[in-house]
Amino acid sequence: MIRDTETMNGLLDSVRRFVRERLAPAEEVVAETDQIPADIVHDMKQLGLFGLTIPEAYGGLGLTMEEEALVMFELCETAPAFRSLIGTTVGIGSQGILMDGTAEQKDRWLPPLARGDLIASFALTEPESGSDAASIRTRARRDGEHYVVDGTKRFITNAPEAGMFTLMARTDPAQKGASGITAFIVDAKTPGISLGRIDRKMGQKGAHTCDVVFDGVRVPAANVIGGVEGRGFKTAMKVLDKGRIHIAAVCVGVAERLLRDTLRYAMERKQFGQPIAEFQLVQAMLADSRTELYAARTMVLDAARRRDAGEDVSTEAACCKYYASEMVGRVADRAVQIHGGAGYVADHGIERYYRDVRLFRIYEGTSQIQQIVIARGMVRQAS
Ligand code: COS
Repeated sequence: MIRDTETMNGLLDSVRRFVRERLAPAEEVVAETDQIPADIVHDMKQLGLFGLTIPEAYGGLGLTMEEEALVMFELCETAPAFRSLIGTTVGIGSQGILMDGTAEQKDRWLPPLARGDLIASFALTEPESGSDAASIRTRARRDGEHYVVDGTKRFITNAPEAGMFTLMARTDPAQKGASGITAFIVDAKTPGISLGRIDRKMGQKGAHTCDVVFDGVRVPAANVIGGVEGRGFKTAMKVLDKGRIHIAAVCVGVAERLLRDTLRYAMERKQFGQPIAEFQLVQAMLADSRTELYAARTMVLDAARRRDAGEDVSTEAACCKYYASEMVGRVADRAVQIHGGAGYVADHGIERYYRDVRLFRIYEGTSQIQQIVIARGMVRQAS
């Protein structure tokens, strides 16, 4: 749903200009230094990017899912690390509070998140618990008006920058599965929290992940999201449903950029006396990428509109994440192929994108997990 076309077009224009004038020229610096320059972070705050999904009542822009997807299409026509910095705050790090938090929790935490003064991070994955999210071992033991948290979280995006974590921990050790899990808001400055070394990843330089170790961390009982134990797994799954549409939109944006650069290259690069874009075998690759990109864009917008209309889009969100993340992998692969040697060396940035997009098939649920979610949804609906 688009609430106001004129306002939306204004926002999309600003984001498009920001990407073209500020982000795209900084891609190489970010890749080389593994840091997003402070002045760019400042400008991202000014543009309101940290508050895209947080309701206006808390100082954000309160975008609908369709509006969010359209902004991601634009924002992601550049290195995905820029989106990653705001991604956990507008997405999986904050949405648990928004969906299931109490009024007090929303009042306290959402305004600084919307301003970008606080970065939110989502702490679910553990060394022994990845796809099997219900098997987490991080323990939160009640002690008076607090819980004492012990455990290790792994590959936590934006943990080095985070001011707060949406943490999933087991409050009921007798319940081995999903029902023993509770979601907490944890202030990142709480004593007992330490960070591991920043992971040396294949790509997405400038976006940081690391271990987060909780050692006797005392979290106020008032920080249980929604105030009720045992609901954390469902909160996490709902957050991930929305996050999967968001990531699919990110994949569309990145693929759009890759295809544009590739088309331009194919029209400029001459072999056998003519631009390679005139050769049918190159055209086939361009056409396959355009077709798949169009399909992914259409899927994302359809799922987003359905979610805005109040439908349960668990299955559709998984379809989008599955298809769009695989699609951008193929688009990146063809981009390297069409660029030939120029795609394999670092100068054109194509090999960087090729490495960057590999992550999309893994995080916020692997392609195989999306297949499981889709098939289970089909069986549930049929019975
Ligand atoms: N929304 C609301 N509730 C949901 C839900 C959703 N999308 N998905 C599951 N639930 C509920 C179920 O209804 C069930 O509730 P009841 O016990 O009341 O019936 C409960 O949660 C447990 O669900 P289920 O039995 O399906 O859980 P599984 O352990 O089988 O796990 C998968 C389901 C595999 C889908 C889940 O573990 C998953 O998504 N894993 C991937 C995790 C992931 O994306 N990690 C990335 C880290 S974040 S970057």
